[in-house]
Amino acid sequence: MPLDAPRNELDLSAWWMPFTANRQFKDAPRLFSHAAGMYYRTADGRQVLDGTAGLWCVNAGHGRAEIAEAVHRQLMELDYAPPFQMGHPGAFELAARLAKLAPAGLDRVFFANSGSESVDTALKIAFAYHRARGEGHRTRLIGRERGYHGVGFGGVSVGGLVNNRRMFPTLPAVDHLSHTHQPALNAFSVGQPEHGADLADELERLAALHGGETIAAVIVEPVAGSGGVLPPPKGYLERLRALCDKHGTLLIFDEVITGFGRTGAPFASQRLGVTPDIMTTAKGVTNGVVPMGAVFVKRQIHDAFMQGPPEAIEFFHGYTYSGHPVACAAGLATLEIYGREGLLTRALELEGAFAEAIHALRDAPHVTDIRNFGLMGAIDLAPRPGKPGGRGYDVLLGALGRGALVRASGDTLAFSPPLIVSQAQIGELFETVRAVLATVD
Ligand code: PXG
Repeated sequence: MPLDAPRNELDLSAWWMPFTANRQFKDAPRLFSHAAGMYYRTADGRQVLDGTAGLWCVNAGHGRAEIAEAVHRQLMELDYAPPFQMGHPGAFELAARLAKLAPAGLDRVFFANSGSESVDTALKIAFAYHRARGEGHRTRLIGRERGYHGVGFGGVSVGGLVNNRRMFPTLPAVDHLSHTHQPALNAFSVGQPEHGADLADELERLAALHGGETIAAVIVEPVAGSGGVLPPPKGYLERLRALCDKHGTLLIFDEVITGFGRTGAPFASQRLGVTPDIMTTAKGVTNGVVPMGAVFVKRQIHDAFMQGPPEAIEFFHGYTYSGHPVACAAGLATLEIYGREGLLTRALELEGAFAEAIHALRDAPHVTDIRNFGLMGAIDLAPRPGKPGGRGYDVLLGALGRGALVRASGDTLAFSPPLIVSQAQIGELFETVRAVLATVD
């Protein structure tokens, strides 16, 4: 079948698509066939402005030749090397480069292949770390409502999105903080909301309930992404950090979305001035073009594993594709581009224009709240009575029809353009959304 096969020659039945209304999609498929820079091209030849960086991952834009060339070179030179008891230079080189970018002290890197694997790796490191220090009684995890930490059993257990949880058993001994969306107090906040730092004090309540000494780790996204772009209330993360310190609990930041420039610094932790003990990343580490996850760990946590006899394996965990040579080559080429083009701080320069453009939709039909941070934004729409999600889906379709890709999660629209976006394209994106909102009932 040629790459450009017309849609009616494609058999759509075999691929069971993830997080997709399969029957609805296959009745009216939406296929991208090409991408370059800020634009996708559909299978029927229309240009679509990428308002979501793929799925929050293509931070340097599409079709970067340097990454493609590095991947090709790597495949011809060393296509695969086992990461257990063997190695290859690329993984060490990438880890060293990442360690230099990382928040202070988080200079040890464990490779995985996705955000979900990074999260489960981080949770396992937390348990094993405490056990190595004789605190194996720390068996409890704390997540947060509306958190998204991928789809592994660990990530679903600490996650806070009911549709991802209700079908599956979850880990025992997991509790959740309240989410931080308080529209009655903070609607239409530009950047971090004023109210809600006190919500971090729930950790104190949970510590009193369960015993602080039983809590292994608290995991949160510094800016919640999939749950609807919820920037942390001013002072919230600082309080969470202080309470984790008080109770000897590790603080894990899930930076799978916020990592690699999304918030205007390499990591949101740096932008927000709060340093976690472990940080999970994926997506932007390779510009989304080869699957990879990277877990950053404080050196002292890593070093706690490096006790015992030197011939003993310190951590019984890892993946066939941990530090895959091709992913490492893509990662190194991606970091080169980020550095040369200043992309890891560019969101800070664009934040004002992005905020202005998204908040200009405040008076558009159905809009109940707007939030933004760096190059992340969300617009809440009032749901149709009895038909939640219908309005969001119609906006997604309407925007696509007008040449813009937005993300609809229920009735929340999310925006996260590649970090190469121009001010004019930001304007175009939100003008398109405004025009679509005017047509949606
Ligand atoms: N943590 C966070 C914070 C994420 O956003 C994951 C973990 C899992 O990553 P993988 O690579 O296993 O998918 C994510 C993923 C959306 C959306 O619509 C977001 C993600 C994935 C799919 C959809 O917001 N983020």
